[in-house]
Amino acid sequence: MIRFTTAGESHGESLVVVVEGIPAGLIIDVKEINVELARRQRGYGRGERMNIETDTAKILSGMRHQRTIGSPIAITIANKDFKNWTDVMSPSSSASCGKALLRPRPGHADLAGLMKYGVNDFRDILERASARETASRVVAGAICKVVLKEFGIKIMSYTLQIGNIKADISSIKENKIWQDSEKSDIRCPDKLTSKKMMELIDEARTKGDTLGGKIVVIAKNIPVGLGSHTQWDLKLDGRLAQSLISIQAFKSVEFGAGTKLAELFGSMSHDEIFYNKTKGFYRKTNRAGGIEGGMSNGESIVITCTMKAIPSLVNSLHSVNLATKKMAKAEAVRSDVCAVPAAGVVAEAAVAIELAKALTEKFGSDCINDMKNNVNSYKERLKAI
Ligand code: EPS
Repeated sequence: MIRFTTAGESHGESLVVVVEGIPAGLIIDVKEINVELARRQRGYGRGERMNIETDTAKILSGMRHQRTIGSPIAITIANKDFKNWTDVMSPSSSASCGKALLRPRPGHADLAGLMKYGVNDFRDILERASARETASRVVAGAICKVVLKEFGIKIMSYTLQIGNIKADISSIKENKIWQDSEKSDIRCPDKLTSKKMMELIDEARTKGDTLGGKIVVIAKNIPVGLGSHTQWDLKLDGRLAQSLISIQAFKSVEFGAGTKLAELFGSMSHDEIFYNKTKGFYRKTNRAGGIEGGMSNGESIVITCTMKAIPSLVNSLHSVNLATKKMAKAEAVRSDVCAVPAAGVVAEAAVAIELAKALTEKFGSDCINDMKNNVNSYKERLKAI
């Protein structure tokens, strides 16, 4: 079974990720992981921290000569910024140093975390709550993308909305959507809207404010039958939703037509089934977003995610000083103005991890060649239906 865990504080020495259950015999070039890390660092609206870091994966275990060997893959990503935080973030020195953070940011983990864990300085909370943790998830996702690529499965994303500016992609061909969003600073394929989105980010920056938005993730070439209808926690949509909604600042996850389905009659809500000899069973619409009854139905999986505006504002919101209990402005902590473009890359990773998990559950995960044989015989069986 594929599973992974992450460790590491935002300004600690290093981020850590351990990924288990990756089949043996898979060739992974560390460059492929680093490409994903670089994609996560990009994007109009990112803050100062991204100028300091060049996130790079260091593989410590689970591979020999670029080949997976079936054992846990441990990877670290060094925090270059740690050199500026060695005293504040020292895990071993007993001397306490640095000013305690006592004015919690509304919308962040600061206050609930401080109360729950009984700490006196919410730096103990924010260091782990920080979206820097998503670099570890991108590493796990990059490894899972390599697994999926062996089976022709591809995952992509683009920025749909920043603040109230929404892209119109209806006239853009599918291939162009991916090419142009990769070229765009804001990861949006609609050029005119991209410009407006960037202007809005500039406006937010000038005001000391932040912005959220929406991203779309699409996974293509998915075999029928990943996930299962037989138990609540096996349903693919439920599992994808958990993986995505746990991304920092994500507030909603919609499959296919999503919340729009509330407005529609049943006759307009579903995807009618067709058949021809070359395609087999297929649909002309994809309102379900590629999942029915908790199982992939062979169509592309399409997910729209909403990210709220980042809760670290330069022009900070009202809060309370925990020492005096008097009203105070929240701590103004260095942050991004808008991380929606980067969030698309993180969402791709979250989707890749769940799809690779579901794929290995169905087809085995010890040896990549056994998996391929299992997929081929499954496809043969489906052809006979
Ligand atoms: C981030 C690293 C963080 C933030 C941001 C994303 O670095 P620092 O706190 O040193 O500036 O820039 O984190 C947040 C938005 C947040 O709310 O924690 C990263 O690597 O993506």
